[in-house]
Amino acid sequence: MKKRVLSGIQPTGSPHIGNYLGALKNWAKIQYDYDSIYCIVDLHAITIYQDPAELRGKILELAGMLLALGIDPKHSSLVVQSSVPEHAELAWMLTCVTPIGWLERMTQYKAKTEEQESISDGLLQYPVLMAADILLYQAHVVPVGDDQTQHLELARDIAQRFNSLYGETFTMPETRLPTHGARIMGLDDPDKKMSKSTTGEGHAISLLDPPDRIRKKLMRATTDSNPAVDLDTMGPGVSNLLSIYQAFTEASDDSIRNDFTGLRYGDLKKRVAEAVVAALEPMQQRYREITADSGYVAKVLAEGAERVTPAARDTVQKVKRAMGLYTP
Ligand code: ATP
Ligand code: LTN
Repeated sequence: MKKRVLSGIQPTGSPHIGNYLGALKNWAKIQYDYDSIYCIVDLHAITIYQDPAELRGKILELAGMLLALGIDPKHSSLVVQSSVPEHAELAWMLTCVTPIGWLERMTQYKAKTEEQESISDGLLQYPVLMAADILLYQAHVVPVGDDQTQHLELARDIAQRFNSLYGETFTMPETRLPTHGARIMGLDDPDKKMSKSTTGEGHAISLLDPPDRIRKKLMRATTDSNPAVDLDTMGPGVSNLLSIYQAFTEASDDSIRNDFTGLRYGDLKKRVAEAVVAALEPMQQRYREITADSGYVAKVLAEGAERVTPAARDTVQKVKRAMGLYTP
C-alpha cells in the first residue's frame, strides 16, 4: 500500500511564489508516489477574522489554483477542511492532551499575537488543529515550507503523548522540505519571510500576477551595495533572488556559480524575472481554463471530501475507543 501524504494551505490573501516553491510544487511532484490528501484549511483561516464573503471566494479561487498548478484529482484528494467535521472533532480530543506551555512557545503564535489587537483562543489552538489534520489520516509525510517545522515537531510531540497515555494510535509524521526554496524571503525586505498576510506592492509575487507586474516587482527587489553577483559576499536580497531562480529552474549549484558570478544586479533581476514568468504563465493559462467551468472545482471538492471521510471516521472511532468515550 502507498504511504500517505498530507498538507494544508490557508485560503487567505493571495498565494505567492513562496507558497509554491516551499510547498505546492512538492505537492504536485510527490502526488504520484503517495496516497495524497491536500487540504484548504478554512478553519485555520478563521483564527484571525476574515470577511465572510471574501473567505468563501478565496476557498474556490485557491482550489482552482491548486488544480492549475498540477494537483491531479485522479491522484490526490483535494479537501476543504471544514467539510470533514472529524478535523474539528479530533482537534478537541488532542487539545485535552496538549499542555498550554507547548502552545505558548510557538514562534508563529508569538509573532501573530504581536500583530493582533485581540487574540482568539483559536490562534493558540492553531497548531493542535494542524496536528489533527495530519494525525486524522495517519499521514507519513508532510510537505511544507521551513516556517512549519516547529508546528510539525509539536504534532509529533502530541502524537507521542497520546500514544503513551492511551496506547499506539497515531502514525508518526515526517517533515518534508524542498531542496531549494524552503524559505523564500520578501522582495522588499529579505530579512522577513514572504507572506500572504504582509501587504505592500513590492513584497510578494502572487501566482496570478501578470508578467509585467512580476518583472516590475523583481526589478525593484532589495539587493545590497555590491555592484555585481559575488556568491561569497552577497547579502540576503541577492541570495533570495538566486534561491528563487534555482528553485524554479532546478539549476545545479555549479551552473548557478558559473552563470551568475560577476553578473550586474539589473541583469540578474532580468534573468530571474524571465524564469518566474516562464514557470507561472502556463499555470495561469490553466487557471483560466479551469475556472471557466463554474461547476468543476466544486465537484472536485465534493469528491475529495467523500473519498477521505472513511479514513477520518476510522481514526476518530479509534481515538474515542482509546480514550473511553462513548461508542455505541
Ligand atoms: P500567512 O501569511 O497568512 O501565514 P503564508 O504565506 O505563511 O500565509 P500558509 O498558508 O500559512 O502561507 O502556508 C502554506 C504553505 O506555504 C506552508 O507549507 C508554508 O510552509 C509555505 N510557505 C509559506 N510562506 C513561505 C515562504 N516564504 N517560503 C517558503 N514556503 C512558504
Ligand atoms: N499551518 C499551515 C497550514 C496547515 C497545514 C496543515 C500544513 C494546516 N494544516 C497540515 C501541513 C499539514 C501553514 O502553512 N501555515
